[in-house]
Amino acid sequence: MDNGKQQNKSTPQKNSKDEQLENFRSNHGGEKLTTDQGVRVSNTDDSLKAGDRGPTLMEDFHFREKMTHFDHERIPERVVHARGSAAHGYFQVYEPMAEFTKAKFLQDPSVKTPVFVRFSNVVGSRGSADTVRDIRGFATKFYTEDGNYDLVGNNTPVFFIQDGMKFPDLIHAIKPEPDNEIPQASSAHDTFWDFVVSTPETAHNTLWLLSDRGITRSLRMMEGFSINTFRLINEQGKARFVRFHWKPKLGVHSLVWDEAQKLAGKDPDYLRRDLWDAINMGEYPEYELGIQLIEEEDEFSFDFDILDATKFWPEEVVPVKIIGKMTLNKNQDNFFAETEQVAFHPGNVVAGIDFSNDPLLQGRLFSYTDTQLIRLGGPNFHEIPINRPVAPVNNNQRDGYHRMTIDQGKVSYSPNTMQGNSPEPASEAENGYVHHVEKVEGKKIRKRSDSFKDHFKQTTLFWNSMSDPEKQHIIDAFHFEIGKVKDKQIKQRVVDMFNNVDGQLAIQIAAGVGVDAPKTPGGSGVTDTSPAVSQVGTVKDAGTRKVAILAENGFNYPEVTKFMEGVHRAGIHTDIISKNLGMITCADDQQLEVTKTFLTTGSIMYDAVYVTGGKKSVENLMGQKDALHFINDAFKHAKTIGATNEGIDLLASTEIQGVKTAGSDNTAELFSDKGIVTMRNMKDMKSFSEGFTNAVAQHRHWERQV
Ligand code: HDE
Repeated sequence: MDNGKQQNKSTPQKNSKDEQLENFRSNHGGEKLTTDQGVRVSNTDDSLKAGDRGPTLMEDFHFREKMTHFDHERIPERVVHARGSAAHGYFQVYEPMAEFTKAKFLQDPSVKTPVFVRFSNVVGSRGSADTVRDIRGFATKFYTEDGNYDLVGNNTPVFFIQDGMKFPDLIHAIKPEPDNEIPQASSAHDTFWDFVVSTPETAHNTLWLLSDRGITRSLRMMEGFSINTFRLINEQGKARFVRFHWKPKLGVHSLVWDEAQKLAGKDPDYLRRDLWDAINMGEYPEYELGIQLIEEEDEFSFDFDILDATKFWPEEVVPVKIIGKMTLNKNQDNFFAETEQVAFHPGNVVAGIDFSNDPLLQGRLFSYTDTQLIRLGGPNFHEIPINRPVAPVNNNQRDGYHRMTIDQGKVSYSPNTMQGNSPEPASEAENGYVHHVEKVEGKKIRKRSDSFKDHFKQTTLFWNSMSDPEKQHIIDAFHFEIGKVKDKQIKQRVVDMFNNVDGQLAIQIAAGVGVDAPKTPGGSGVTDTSPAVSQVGTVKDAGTRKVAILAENGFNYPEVTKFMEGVHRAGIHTDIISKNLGMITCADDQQLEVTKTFLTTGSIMYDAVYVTGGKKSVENLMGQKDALHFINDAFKHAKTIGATNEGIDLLASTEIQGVKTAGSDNTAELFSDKGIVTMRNMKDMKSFSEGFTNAVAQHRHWERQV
């Protein structure tokens, strides 16, 4: 990838977390090979044998050790969110938040709090493809001076269920079916939809899953939400309910389904690679942290329960206050040591942040440590470098598997006199964590609150807020998912269930899946919208986007170089795509290096395509089915397609036929309509590049329709 824009390649500044990790890093470069005991090894290719054709000997300690370590080098993958990618960075608050919270890392704008963020898919196994339809995890560990704070969220503001008790059922239903372990990383199967239709509270999150949010374009272009309700507590002990948001500076953008499926085959690591490459190129992903606050006295002022995780707090009703920014500026050194071993827990809070009685959150508070105990093999996983706080750790917890600390002395109990009662509890004034005092009373009862019983009103609000293309994508997603369900009764029940959300939605679902439309079109009666949940109004920026330039021998050199100069200025990356790797030569012998071929890439891996002029180049491309397919796919996926001079003729040989590709006089003027940008003139390549860049910034041109 080539980009003329000046890159921010400065080495990330050292912070105390980085210095701490430094003590554990080793690249072993220039060293002699040793055993785990530090004994130098003279041969690591042949086992020790009785005769050169004889059996291997037990006493071959190097063989035994190498093999034993290998046999044990896997740990259980996460039971959910197994597939993930992560990065280091830092967080800075914009202004002191003392009015709302005493959390120290939210006070001083000059303080850079180190963070480690792990993005993940929920359903698939560790090796599953990145671009499948799924909810995405967005987990952030803040290494604050007061200890670790974990904000463990998802990319939708609502969840499938209301009570932690149902989580194992949900996950069993959505994971591959247990008899044949099919399908991998997909909700498009009977058990998931059986659970959905039997559990109406799933309606809302299911609609988000089937929306464009379920197929993100990039982890850099994805929102994050705490979903659960927490509390912020200030120095005076005043508490407010809070929900957290991460808002990506690049806006929220998605793939289209056909593209997502093809990417799963052509580049299963698409999202992971995108994040890794961006950070390596110095294009550091940035996300602003937002908070929604509700005063305790307003707890019951809404037409939904603010503790219900299947509801979002509409931004138009409870505004999001932007309070700081996170920048991801360093890739992990080692996937296993960092990304696989990092252990998040929504129960890791610091003074100033507290829990609410959200029953889903309460369930989570038990599960995460429990899961780490088996995954990371014992109670000392907080000592693994990536999990270590930068704040000092002092307590009487002792021993257990893989204990690293050498605890000195005789005292491991409290109170004690032998060590002056240390380590001793800190007072609130010394920032000892004091749980928010809340009066709780009630009968011991296994029951869901009546205020949690409406499952459709907000689902309708979400549906109403979608633009027409977004609605169409949801209907298409239903047709795909329910089209894969075998049980006809379940299909029918899906239609009946979503008839509670919107009659037209139900009718359209039914039309594609071979079951009856509802007898009476229904709905929940909600007519409002929440524009913030649609992606239509999101940030439009061409920066960091990727453009494929199609060219062959005989291409027009000045044209393509001027194009590249123009788009690189806007922060766009370009690749030259041709039949073969190597150099291609233009009419007057200047050359360009081909970066990818039609075999090694596809337009699914780019945000836009540009066909440069040059008679011979275009004639050559015209004869290549792969080149035409490249453009056809980009067209189908609503991407920007640009062409200059003879390049425009290539468009006429594709499925773009029938769509206008040039101005009426077919002359020099820049033409730009529905994401097709052309110009039959080289004099003003600058204005062509600008027109092209503007079209790329739109992300997709749905008016062309997929
Ligand atoms: Fe999780 N979740 N979860 N979850 N979750 C896990 O913990 C669980 C929920 C989320 O990158 C597990 O360490 C229960 C909501 C993320 O390592 C496990 C319930 C949200 C990650 C677990 C929920 C999440 C996890 C598996 C219902 C969004 C990946 C491995 C009460 C707010 C973190 C692990 C990472 C991981 C339990 C619901 C987000 C099994 C019981 C809601 C991002 O403990």
